[in-house]
Amino acid sequence: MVKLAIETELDRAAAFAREAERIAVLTGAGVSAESGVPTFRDAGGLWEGYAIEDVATPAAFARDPRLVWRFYNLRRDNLRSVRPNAGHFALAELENRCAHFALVTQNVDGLHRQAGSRTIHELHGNLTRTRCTGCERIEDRGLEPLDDVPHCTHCGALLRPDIVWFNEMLPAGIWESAETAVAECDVLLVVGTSAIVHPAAGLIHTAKQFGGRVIECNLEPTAASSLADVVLLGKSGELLPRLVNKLG
Ligand code: BV8
Ligand code: ZN
Repeated sequence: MVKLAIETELDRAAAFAREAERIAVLTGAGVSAESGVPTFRDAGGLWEGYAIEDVATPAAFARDPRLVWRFYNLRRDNLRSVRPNAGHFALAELENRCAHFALVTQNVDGLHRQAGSRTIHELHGNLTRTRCTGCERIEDRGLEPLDDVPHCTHCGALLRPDIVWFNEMLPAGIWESAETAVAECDVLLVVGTSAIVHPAAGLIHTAKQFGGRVIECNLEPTAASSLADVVLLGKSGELLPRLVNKLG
């Protein structure tokens, strides 16, 4: 029986993961696509309706907080009917089987934690949290409906989403610990990211620089594919469970 190429690639990926003492994972919007969360750059993606500079930069928020909040409140509302998919659960299972594990995500949907992942570095923030532009208070508001333009109940100042916008620094402590985990890993599993946004995408180079193996899981080749030791082409919701099952 001719082995499907994907089966061979899954075997190679499983061999690297089985040997690994330390595993790091980097995820992007693609890991949540099968949960019904729109990605950014695919057809029908979030950036189709909006321009990044109009809704995901500090200047955009200063210019039109109502438009920015409409973009984020829409995504918060969408999240209420969204659940983790088999890919999220497979990554939570992988963590259970690996002594040293870190999951670094660009996603702001909180689905990895819902699926049971524990060691999570959220590089770009989270849709459930607001941050006050006055007193800097950060509050977890879950997915409750917020005002069109919400204000702080403590100091009255304008609230913003606790999200890292373009041209903003990533949260210092979180970036450092993510970078360290990737530098120390034996295997970096890169799932569902176009590898366009920095510095997150730079973590793939970091893994290679420090001698780690890179396994990529994506629907299609990306900017990172040339760096990958194994490229698993297909849906993460299908391929990740098969990869984890091969670990025995
Ligand atoms: C910073 C919050 C320092 C918003 C986000 C030129 C070159 C290089 C860099 C730059 C440059 N010009 C500017 C920069 C820096 C800039 C940047 O990287 N720009 C890019 C666009 C070139 N970066 C920044 O500004 C960062 N900060 O640099 O600080 C600094 C400080 C001060 C002054 C100057 C500099 C901040 C970046 C953070 C921005 N915020 N998110 C929000 O979410 O609302 S980034 C945004 O893109 C999301 O977080 C998202 O996660 C991220 C990356 O996108 P992906 O997750 O990869 O999603 P995408 O849709 O692109 O791809 C989906 C993939 O999934 C596809 O490959 C698809 O094939 C695959 N897929 C789909 N379905 C499936 C699947 N795979 C598997 N299974 C499936 N079923
Ligand atoms: Zn305040």
